Parts: sequence; C-alpha cells; structure tokens
Amino acid sequence: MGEEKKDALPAAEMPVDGEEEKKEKEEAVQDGVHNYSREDRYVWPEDPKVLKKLEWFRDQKLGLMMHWGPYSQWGIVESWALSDADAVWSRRGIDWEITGEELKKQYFALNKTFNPARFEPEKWADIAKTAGTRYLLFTTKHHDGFCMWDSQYSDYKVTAPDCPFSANRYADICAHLFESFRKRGLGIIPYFSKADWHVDSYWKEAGEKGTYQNRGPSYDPKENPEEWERFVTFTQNQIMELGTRYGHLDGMWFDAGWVCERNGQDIRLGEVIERLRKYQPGLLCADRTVGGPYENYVTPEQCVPEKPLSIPWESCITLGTSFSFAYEDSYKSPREVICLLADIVAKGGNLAINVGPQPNGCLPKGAVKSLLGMGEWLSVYGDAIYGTRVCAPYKKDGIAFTKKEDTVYAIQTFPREDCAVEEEVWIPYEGAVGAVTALDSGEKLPFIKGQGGLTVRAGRPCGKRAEKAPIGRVFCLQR
Ligand code: FHN
Repeated sequence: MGEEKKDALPAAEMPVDGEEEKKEKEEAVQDGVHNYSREDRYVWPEDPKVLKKLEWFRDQKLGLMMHWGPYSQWGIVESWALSDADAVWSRRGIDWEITGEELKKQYFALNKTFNPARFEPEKWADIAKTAGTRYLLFTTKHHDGFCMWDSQYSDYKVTAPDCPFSANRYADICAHLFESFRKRGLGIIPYFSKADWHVDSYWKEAGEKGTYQNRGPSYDPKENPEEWERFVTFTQNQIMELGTRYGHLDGMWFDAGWVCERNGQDIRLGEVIERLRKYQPGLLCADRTVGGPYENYVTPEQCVPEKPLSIPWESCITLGTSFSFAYEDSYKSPREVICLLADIVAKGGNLAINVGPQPNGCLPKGAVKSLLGMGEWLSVYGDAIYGTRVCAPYKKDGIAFTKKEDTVYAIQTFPREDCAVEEEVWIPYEGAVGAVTALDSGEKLPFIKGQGGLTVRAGRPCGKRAEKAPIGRVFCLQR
C-alpha cells in the first residue's frame, strides 16, 4: 500500500474556516497526532453531581483502555484503513496485494470470522484489578461501526447470527466485561465513536465498490438534513441503550472529534447526555476536542502536557505501539509505565493505559507482564498516587511531588535499572517538614534542611535489590 507515515495517528478533522478556528486547527493537530482542547476553553460543569464525579475521576489516576474488535484479527490499525482519504498513513501493515476497494469489503466482512473463543471477562477483570487500574475505558464501537454489544439499532454487531461469536455465552461482550469489572469495584467509562462508517446514514453504500470515503459523512448534512437527522436518531438511540441497559456507568468517552456542531456534524450530544443523566446521575462526558459543557475532561493522546493543567485531564497512551492488537508488538516495561504515571499524576492527570486484546480473546502475555509489574509497584507505593493532587514544585531535580491530606509525597523514579541509587537524596521541597518516612517500610529517616529543600539519608537497597535500581521509591514529608 502507499507510503505510510510512521506512527502517525489520525488527526481528527478540526473546525474549518474562521481565523480563530484556523489557529485552533494548527494548535490542536501536531504531526498528525490529535492533541487536546486548550485549557482556557474548558467549561466547568454546573451540575453538582458531575462536579462530585469529577473529583472521583481525579482520585482514580489510572484506567485501563482497551481497543478490541474484528480488526484485531488482522493486527492492523483500528478502522482507519477504511478511510481512503487517510490511506497514506492508515494502511500501514496492509502488506499484502489488495486494492483499496477490496480492502474495505474484506475489512467490513471481518465480523463473519470474529470468534474470540478464549475470552474470559472475569480473568481480564482480575488482571486489571491486580494491575492497580481503577476504571475501564472500552471500545463499545469504533469508527468502523461494529457494535461490541447487543444493539437493537444495528445488525453489525457481535450478537448478530452472522458473527460466529454470537453463539458464545459471552457474546454480549460489553455486558459481561462491564459486569466483571464493576464487581471488582472498577469504574466503567465506555468509549463510543460518534462517527460510524458502516451505517448508511453516515457513509452511503459503505463497503461497496467505487465509493471514495473520507472520515466525514459521504454527503453534506446541510444539503441532506433528513439523512443527517436519521443518523442523529440512530446515534442517540445507541448512546441511550448503552447508558440504560448496561448497568451503572461513571462516564462516556466520545471519540471522532470531527463529528461536532462547528464542523456541521451536530449530533446534539448534550441533549442525549442530559437524558442519560436521569438514569446515570453525575455521568461524566468526554466529548473529545470539542470543548464546551460536555467535555468534562480533556484527553491528550500519546502525550503528556508539559506542565500541570488546572482542569481535569487524562492522557490515553498505548502500552504497546498501537491502540489495537499487533502481532509483533513490544510493550513498555513496568518501569516505563510507572515513570510515565508519576509524571502524569504530578501534573494532576490520569493515565489511561491502552492494551489491544488478541483476536482469540486472550490478553497479550507481554502486556499482562507489564500490567502486573505496574500493579506490584502500586501495591507498595499506591498511596503516593491514588487520591492525590498537584503539589508545588510538582516535578524538580528528578523528584515528582503529590499531596494528600497532611502528607506530601516525594516520588523518586529511576528511568533505568543502572541508575545510581544514592544513600542521600536531595528533595527540592521548600514547605515545612517535621518528619520524613519511607513509604514502603514506614521507617523514619534522618534529614537535614537546606537552602531550597532537604537532604534525606535514605540508605540504599540491600541484597538482591542492590544490583539494580528500584523502579522508584517514595518519601513521605510531614510537618
Ligand atoms: O481515531 C481514534 C483512534 O483510532 C484511537 O481510537 C484513538 C484513541 O484515543 N482515538 C482516535 C484518534 O484520536
């Protein structure tokens, strides 16, 4: 297939025309990776239940994002190979002889072979819990329109008779996944794509020969208002069924930011969210990149803001190299993920770490190993992460700071296992400190105050641990 941009991520279409919008477009889309709404465009919700839920969200710090669908069989990027206009970068991995039109037909037919027979939702939930993740962000429907739940509004779904998995006891994947995670106390935030490239009220003749498609509708909604209204009704119906038939939800995460009013693709999301909040009081809504009252938190993708943000935010970052399953993927080590998490939490954000499950229903072994290693560290040092908030100077001299109640946590991470682990640690914290304890052992540590901070006699890891630097250690500073 044509030249591909390495690791390019889709740059969702940003608002067109208008100087302000053009400026927004340049700022928001950098090198093909869709960034996130500007902090000064954030609108704090007025609903006290939503504000309270936002505080719950900011306490969780770590979510498990999962991209799963029939595309997993091919091990290629989710949905995007369907968009001819994005073919240059999106048809990476399409390294077999096939035309674009044939590709789209075969892609849309992947539902006929999707049969993840080894799927065990309870096992996934156990792994997520042990990994220390606190909520699930699961692709109920990606841009390709395939529904991973028993939708009453589409036959392009995992429970339809033409999908082999429909005969499996876990066929309604969302129902079983949400129940398994909820039973273990994890939050549920369904991912839902506002764009749907299978339904003909968005893409006419989807998958038929000779229809060049870009990521937007295959017609102009202004010129076809009835058609667009059909799509709005379809979309709102699906959002309502997910929000009323699948148990308690903590939020909904809406992807495909180009589907928005300023782009002439208004699905009137606020209307359906307010209806949903009668069933799900306080429901969070992440209408990504759209801004306004229904983007309750912003969602940097594959990146971390330079500095703390004063608004709720969550970085969605892949554990491997892609959101969807790739056959020869490599995964970030527990050390890399914890360093990333400490950086994000010190800036006041959450990390949604993404894993792409295999087409057979198992989670990739390498991903599970990293998740469990992350959970092991969090089982010892989680107090410095969960429920904390930003603490000046948030990050300095290699120390990340967080705070909770009357404790400041100084998190010293070691990016490599050959990092030197000094017995004396300089902590650039200028607040009042009366006592320092090691979070893991509870041992009181001697310290000397100095100009701009304090030096703590931390001692050094002994025995086997002495051979390589720990992932990180945490010092509790109290008045
Ligand atoms: O287009 C999607 C992409 O496939 C993936 O789902 C990411 C995950 O955050 N969101 C969109 C790109 O911004």
